[in-house]
Amino acid sequence: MYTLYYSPGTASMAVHLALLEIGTPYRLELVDFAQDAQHGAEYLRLNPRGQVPTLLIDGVPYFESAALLMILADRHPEAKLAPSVASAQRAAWYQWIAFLASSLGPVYRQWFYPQELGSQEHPPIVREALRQKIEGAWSLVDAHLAAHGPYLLGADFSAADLLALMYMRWSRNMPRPVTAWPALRNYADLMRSRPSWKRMYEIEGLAEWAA
Ligand SMILES: N[C@@H](CCC(=O)N[C@@H](CS)C(=O)NCC(=O)O)C(=O)O
Repeated sequence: MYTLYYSPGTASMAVHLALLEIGTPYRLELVDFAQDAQHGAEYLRLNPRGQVPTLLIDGVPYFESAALLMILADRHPEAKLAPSVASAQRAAWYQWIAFLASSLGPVYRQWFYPQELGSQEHPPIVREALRQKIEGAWSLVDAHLAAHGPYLLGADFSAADLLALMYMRWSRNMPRPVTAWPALRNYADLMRSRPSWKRMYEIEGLAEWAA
C-alpha cells in the first residue's frame, strides 16, 4: 500500500501520475505549504529535507521524485513504466531520468527559491544564468525528440516521460515555456492527452496548462 505526501502541482506530481498510470490503490496526504507543514516535526520525521514528495511504501518513507518513479516502475513491471533490465532501452531510461533530475531539478529549485541563494529576488545576472541553464537543457531534449521521438525512449512511453512532463509544466510562466520549442510542444501535447494527466488535474484541483 502506498501513501503519497503531496502538494498540488509540485514535485509530487510525477509520482502521482505514476501511481495513476499503474492503477494501484494509494492514499494521498496533503502537505499544506500555506501552514509550512513541510517543516513541521511530524513531517520532518518522514522527510528530513522538508520537501514533497514523500512516498510511504508499506509504512517506510522514501523521498526524491526521480527515485520514487524508478522504485514504482520496478515494483510494477506490468505497467511498463521501465524497459526490461539490461536492455539498451533501459540504459537510455537511466540516462534520461538522471539527466532530467540533475540538469533541470536543482536549477528549477534555484529559480523558484531565490532565498536559498541568499536573496529574496535573484540579481538579474543570476536569473539570466539560471534561465540559460534551463533553456539549454530543454534545447537538448527538443533536439533529441525531433530526431528520436515521440517519447524520450522513441516509440515507447515510460516513467522518464512523467518526470519530463512535470518539469515541462513548471516552465509555463518562464521567459521561454517549453511550448516555444516545436518538438517539445508536440511532446507536451502528447503527454497531456493521457488519461492520468486529466485525472491528476481533477484530484489535485489544477487548472493552468491543462492542455
Ligand atoms: N529533488 C526533489 C525536489 C523536491 C522539491 O523541491 N519539492 C518542493 C516542491 S516542488 C518543496 O517541497 N518545496 C517546499 C519547501 O522547500 O519548503 C525531488 O525531486 O523530489
